Amino acid sequence: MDQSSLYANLDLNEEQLIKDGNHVLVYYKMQPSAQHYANPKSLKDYLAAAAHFAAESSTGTNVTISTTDEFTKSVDALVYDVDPENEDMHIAYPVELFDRNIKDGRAMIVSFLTLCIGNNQGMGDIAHAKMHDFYIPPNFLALFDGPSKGIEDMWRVLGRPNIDGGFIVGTIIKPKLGLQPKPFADAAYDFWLGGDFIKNDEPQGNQVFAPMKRTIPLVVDAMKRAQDKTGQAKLFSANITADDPFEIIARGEYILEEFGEFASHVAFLIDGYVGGPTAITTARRCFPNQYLHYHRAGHGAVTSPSAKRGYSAFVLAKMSRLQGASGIHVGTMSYGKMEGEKSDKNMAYMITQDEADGVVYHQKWHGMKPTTPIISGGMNALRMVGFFENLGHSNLILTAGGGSYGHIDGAAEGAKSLRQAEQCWKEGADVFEFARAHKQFARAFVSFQHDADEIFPGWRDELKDYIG
Ligand code: CAP
Ligand code: MG
Repeated sequence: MDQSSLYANLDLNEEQLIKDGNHVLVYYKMQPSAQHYANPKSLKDYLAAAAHFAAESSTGTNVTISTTDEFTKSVDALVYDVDPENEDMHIAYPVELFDRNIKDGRAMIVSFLTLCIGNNQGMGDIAHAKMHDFYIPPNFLALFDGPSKGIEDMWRVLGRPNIDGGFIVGTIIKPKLGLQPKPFADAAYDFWLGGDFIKNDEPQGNQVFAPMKRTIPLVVDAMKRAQDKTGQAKLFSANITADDPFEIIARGEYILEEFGEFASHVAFLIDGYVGGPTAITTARRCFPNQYLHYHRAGHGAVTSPSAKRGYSAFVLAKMSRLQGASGIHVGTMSYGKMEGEKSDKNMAYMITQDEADGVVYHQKWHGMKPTTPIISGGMNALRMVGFFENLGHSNLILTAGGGSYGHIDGAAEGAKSLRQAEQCWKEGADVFEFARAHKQFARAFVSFQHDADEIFPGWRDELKDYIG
């Protein structure tokens, strides 16, 4: 049944829709199913598929129903622009469609997902559809929590300026799993002698071989000893992810109690993709004084460029700022081990600036706190130089596991090599000249020889007297 007369209006003007501020606008790549539409690239068939998509994403179904009335028509989602050749589809969703809390009337990402990327992901007449950008109008934006803490709160603990406080050198306790409490805490202490920030790896929590209530006290002791030894504050991002919100709360309360006077040195890690919006918002609302670290493990199932359904990593990052993530992993923009492109830097700009251009929409954040880009995934000192050149700044958190614990001289030296990589970029120094004057950075060439050969060919001759 062609519902384009009901759920499409190509006369709608995007500029006017933005000016009026009554709609969430969403841009998808959508391909109609060739089994259902004789000519999916024709405007008629493409619009019919898009209209059905909009119906199922708002007020309709696959047939007309007797209960539709004038008001229900007023909250129909409307297709307002299509380009069948490029499979571009733009839909305007009336803000009234989205669910609100009964507690405080505020908005929720779960409703945005249920409608805009819900049943429409499994429709028989749609081959696939993927969200690549969305626009939130000011009146609706104001209903999202947004971040309560940001990188400036980390810089404050580290004793740095709260503007341009710079590069936070971090790691992830590796191996990913298997360390028992004492070796875990020893690994933390070793890194903290050179680095600033340690996170649990995304699956680390309360495993039977490392009960949280035995591990955390040892981590607190390691932090205190490392702070005393270095004279510098240290940070720990503790994973409190769980299915049960009450477990999340119990973990957070326990950890803060154990860290006591150093509770401000603790961030809370939530695996936000697998944990879902409830896990993120539980942490955001129950622990507003803690930096909320959004790990996105699993996101690749929908965000990977190879995935034609779901939504992009850019959309995930933008949603996380609305939800109140203080920081989110944004990938390594092609410099690390995970999928990514140099152009992914647009994610970092979208979540940190007060307004930025998205894939298709310019978004103003009207003062909503920024979300820190967290860089992770196969990074080491050698890869970081090019990374900074591409991004153009270093106001971010790096968590390099292999890049620290894989350094030939140990984690503290690995941390120092990462900090030196940022210095090398900042000074615009010749890499080999810089390496000759900075031992830990030079030893990163020996530690990561495959990368050194690929990124800095000739390093063996250039540094032969400096890498012993
Ligand atoms: C990195 C990491 C990160 C992923 C996350 C890992 O370890 O801890 O979780 O990189 O990817 O488990 O692989 P290494 P992303 O530093 O040792 O590679 O940040 O893209 O979500
Ligand atoms: Mg990890």
